[in-house]
Amino acid sequence: MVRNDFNDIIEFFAQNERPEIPRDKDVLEEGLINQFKDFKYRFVDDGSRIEISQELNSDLLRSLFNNELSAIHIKKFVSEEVCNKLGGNLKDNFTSAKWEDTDMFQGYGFPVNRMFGPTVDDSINYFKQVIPTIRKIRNICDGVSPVDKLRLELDELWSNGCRIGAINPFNRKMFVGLTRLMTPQGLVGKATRVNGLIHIDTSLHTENAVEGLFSSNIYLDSPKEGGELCIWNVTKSEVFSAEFDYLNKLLDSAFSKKYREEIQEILQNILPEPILIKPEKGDLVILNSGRPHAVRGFEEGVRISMQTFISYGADTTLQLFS
Ligand SMILES: O=C(O)CCC(=O)C(=O)O
Ligand SMILES: [Fe+2]
Repeated sequence: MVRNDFNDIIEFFAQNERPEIPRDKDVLEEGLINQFKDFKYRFVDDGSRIEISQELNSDLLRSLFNNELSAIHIKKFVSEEVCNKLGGNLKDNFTSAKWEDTDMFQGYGFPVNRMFGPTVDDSINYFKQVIPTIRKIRNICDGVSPVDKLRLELDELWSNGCRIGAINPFNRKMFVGLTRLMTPQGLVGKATRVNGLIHIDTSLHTENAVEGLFSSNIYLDSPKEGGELCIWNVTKSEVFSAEFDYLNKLLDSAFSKKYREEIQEILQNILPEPILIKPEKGDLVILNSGRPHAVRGFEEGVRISMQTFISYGADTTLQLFS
């Protein structure tokens, strides 16, 4: 049932303090940059692979979730017709609004970090748009939308099933199918304009992980050249290591307002060679979002992707959210 009042959210925000960004973040980041002078270590590739397939199947999902694969790439998951309908609609309604300090122009839907505020209205507006946006996307497609298809296939392939998640203090259904657009003009930074912004979307991938956060992207449009998704195959051991501690701190500051270029350059230097995925229109890629990854820049064309997280845990239903 869709509740129309938001008293649970209002109450939650009144009772819980929003975490503040530490005031000395600049000093901490300067320290990280200085530390690089003495850092001789280079991380090694852990040997995991990506697999390309013409269809999604349960073996691929199992290998991805148990960390044998760092990503799966399904060719032509969505028809050209649906890509053109949705991508065309987005281009026709292009507003130049971007998410701060990112490469991405806003398309359909609000990202999950909006759910956490900072203001109570951000959170309410996140939940208000959930059902209307999911249905708007479906209507534009005139049938099953790309993220609907993903949910159906995951549910029919995975024995514990798949559903739209409600992983939040309010037990409210979350959004799926965050659609965003990249253009050459919207790329940020200097070196990052070419190499992309290395980041993780959850904690760093650790050996023997029995749960994880995966990110799915369905590409509605893709530039002819560039726009590759790079994945760095590093696995943190369960025991503390100073090197991984350093990597973690750098990744925490991956989108630093003041030192983004410096921190990204260090990351490029200490990580092994990345694996490259070149997605084409209609393709689906699911990656382990605890592995450092970045989207490379491009000089012509647009890149439109529909992103949804997949939360995986042993013996539980897969939960989707954006
Ligand atoms: O657009 C892509 O290929 C990947 C974007 C990304 O960072 C993610 O899905 O977590
Ligand atoms: Fe990501």
